[in-house]
Amino acid sequence: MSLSNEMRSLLSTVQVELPTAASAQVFPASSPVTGEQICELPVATIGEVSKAIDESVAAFMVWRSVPAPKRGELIRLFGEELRANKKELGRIISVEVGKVISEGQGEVQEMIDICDFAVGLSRQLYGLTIATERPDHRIMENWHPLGPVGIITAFNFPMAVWSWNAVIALVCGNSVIWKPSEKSSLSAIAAQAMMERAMKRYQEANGPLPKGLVSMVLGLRDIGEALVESPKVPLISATGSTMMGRQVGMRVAHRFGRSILELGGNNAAIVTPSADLDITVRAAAFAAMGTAGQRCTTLRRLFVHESVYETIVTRLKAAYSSIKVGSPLEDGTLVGPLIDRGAFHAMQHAIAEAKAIGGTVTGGERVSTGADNAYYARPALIEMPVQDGPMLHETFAPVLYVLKYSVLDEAIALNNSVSQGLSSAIFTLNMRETETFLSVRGSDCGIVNVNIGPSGAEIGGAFGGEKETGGSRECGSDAWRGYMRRATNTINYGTTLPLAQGVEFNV
Ligand code: UN1
Repeated sequence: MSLSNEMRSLLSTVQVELPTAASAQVFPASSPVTGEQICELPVATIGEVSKAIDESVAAFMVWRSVPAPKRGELIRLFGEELRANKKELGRIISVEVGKVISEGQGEVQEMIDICDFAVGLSRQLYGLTIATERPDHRIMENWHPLGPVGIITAFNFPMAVWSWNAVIALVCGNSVIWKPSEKSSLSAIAAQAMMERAMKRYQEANGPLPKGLVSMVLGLRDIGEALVESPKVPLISATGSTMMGRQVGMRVAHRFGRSILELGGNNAAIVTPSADLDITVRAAAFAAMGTAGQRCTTLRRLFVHESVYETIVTRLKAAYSSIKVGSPLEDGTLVGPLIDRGAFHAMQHAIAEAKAIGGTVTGGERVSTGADNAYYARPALIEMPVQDGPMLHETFAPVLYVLKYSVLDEAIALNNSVSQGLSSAIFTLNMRETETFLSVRGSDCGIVNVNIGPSGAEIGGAFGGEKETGGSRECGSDAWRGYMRRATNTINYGTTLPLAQGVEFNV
């Protein structure tokens, strides 16, 4: 069966209809597995985007007054749809963006997990009560939703990144509008359809939901820009490159909107003399080669203590040369395709740059599968003499730079001396090294791990990074606050009017 037919049959199994490409402008949906085009999809017009925004504003006016635990009920039903269709949804991801089967399934599991979290959260949108300096007064905090939340997502987590933004935004009382990557619109259509089914079931039991509460606009960059520019969209959550985030962040700030930015990572791990080497090699292999190096949390830099350098590099090279690269739909494959030709060329460019400054490269070459438009590459491991050149940038491909160090402070400085600050890890059994890395003198990243790699975070923690990664947080912990506004309320239940700071003003 061709992938185009397989995708159509998967979509029909989960009862998802493709929008008809009747509009004047279309864009192709294709699969990196074979490079073949699956179908054409209609581009939303700017008029359709404005309509979606207006409907989203109207939907918010209704939804904000629905009690939060009731809003959680919608998310509970969405989670049920995901559970019931996990296998097919995971496979849709695998076909459309080339994730190996287990990772496609894992992405849907991540969506289910965030639904469970959001359902609980819908009963826990707490504010504080604060001691006041005045008698018979009370200060409290009240958290309110913001309005329509624009969600702009990348191809590499084509359903999950939207989910963890949308479900938290929705339980908080916001409406949402999604602009998915044009490279993964079919996954987006399927995920959106699961939400629509949950909304239908919700309405059967609870009465009508406002039209436009959860909407999606397909297309290219200008569609995302329309959301970014609209003063009716108070929060934009954008995931993608630092270059994209710089544009979005500045434009949203210009209109005093808020943004949640999840941008580039250039994640490192440090291997100390006491590291458990079996764990280290497995963790580094998954973090650097998993998802074909196309996670924002992918391990890109490895600093290895000189005493274990030869052992680690020898073992990693063995893993790199034995790992199965090929169709993500086949059993045993661990590394699927790069998303497209551009990604392959960026990888080759980074490798050439590394070589030019003295890097020694293992792997990195194209792996032929007979399909000209599919881009498979053997992951590259590059021993570097210094941290420079391509090592300072994020190349969204499986390239791991390895560097030798001799004292921990030097490795920590290397970890921190790039402009990105998403995730980091240390492999050690030494308590001082562990605590130093976790301390203020340690890693400057948003995620700092011990004896696990930098990728594959659970949804329970706050997810995000510092510096050019954008400084925002999504997912668990108290990241929900980013989707709400805080009102501070001071209430006087006494019979006099004492002023704060002892000010007298007697009229
Ligand atoms: C991303 O690559 O955009 O921590 C998100 C991880 C996943 C999320 C990655 N939970 O690797």
